[in-house]
Amino acid sequence: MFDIKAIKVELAKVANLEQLDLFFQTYLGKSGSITLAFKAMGSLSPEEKKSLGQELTQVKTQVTEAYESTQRALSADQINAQLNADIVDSSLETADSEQGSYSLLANVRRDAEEICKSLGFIIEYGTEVVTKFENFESVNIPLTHPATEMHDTIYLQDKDPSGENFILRTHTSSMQNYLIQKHGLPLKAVVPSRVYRYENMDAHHDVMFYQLEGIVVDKGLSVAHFKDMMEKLLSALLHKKVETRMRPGYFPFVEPGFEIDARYEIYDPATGKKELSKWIELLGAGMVHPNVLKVAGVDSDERSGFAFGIGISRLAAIRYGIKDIRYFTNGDLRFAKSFA
Ligand code: FA5
Repeated sequence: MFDIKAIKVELAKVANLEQLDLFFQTYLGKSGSITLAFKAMGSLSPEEKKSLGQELTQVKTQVTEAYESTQRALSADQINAQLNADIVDSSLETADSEQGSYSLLANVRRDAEEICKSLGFIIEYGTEVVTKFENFESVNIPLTHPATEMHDTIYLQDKDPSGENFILRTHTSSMQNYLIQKHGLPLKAVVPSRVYRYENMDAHHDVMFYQLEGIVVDKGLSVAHFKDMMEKLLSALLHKKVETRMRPGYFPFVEPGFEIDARYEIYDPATGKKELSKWIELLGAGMVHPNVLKVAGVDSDERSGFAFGIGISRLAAIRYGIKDIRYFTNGDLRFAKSFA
């Protein structure tokens, strides 16, 4: 019937996995001769079935075992051949490659994150693509409000479920509601992230820039808490003792709103004297507007909070004495290397 010896001789001649597959198809596959022999037993008498069935089972077991052991050996051979071909010659000289470093802006942002963490803030980044609702309406800016034009918005083609085009967030304040809803109260969080505005670039304005948004919501927070915290935070961020002053400022998502200016001691090498710098406008801020708390489901009679938004490039420019913020992102290696 089946000559096991001859089958094994045939198997011994198999030299690779492709030939082994052919062997499998010939004997053990769906239309293989051993499989077909089993199928052909249907027409036999019960006695014949029993004796032939036992014989065939023995044949199948032996052929399968021989096939499997050949398969193991050939697979190992193939893996070893691949490993030998892949050998890396570690004695070869490598091409010269320069060590990279973080950009100045990334360093200032990472430093700001560490400082905020040490002051107990949660860090969140959020998404750069947001709905118009998140960017404007959730922070008390109706879509018809001129403030939507204050931020020259970059629109995307894709639409959100309400049929409005998605946009690139124009400020990190778009995260205020998300943060309250995600983390609950009391909340103390910062968002050190990228924002986009379609505006003319100059020494103080870029199209993509980083803001550091902060929001604190709890019971009984007042402007006095806010001013104290801002002075501590700004001194830490600028690595010098900072004095602040608050002027009225308008942002629809805060009431009252403030522009915060800072000044600090500088050393004048010409006179050898220390003197106070001019007041520098650093950030927008204010007490979180009751409407913003309402959208987040917070009772504004029970809770209050403050929020602020600082331009990180402005921080970096002050810290390192850089006159034009476009240096941070224009890829000029001479600039990058001088701070590496
Ligand atoms: C805002 O974006 C408010 N969301 C800030 C805020 C947060 C107010 C929370 C109240 C409460 P403003 O548009 O002024 O405000 O931007 C804040 C800071 O981002 C500015 O002070 C400036 O440092 C920086 N900034 C604004 N536009 C640019 C730009 N085009 N390039 C670089 N930095 C910019």
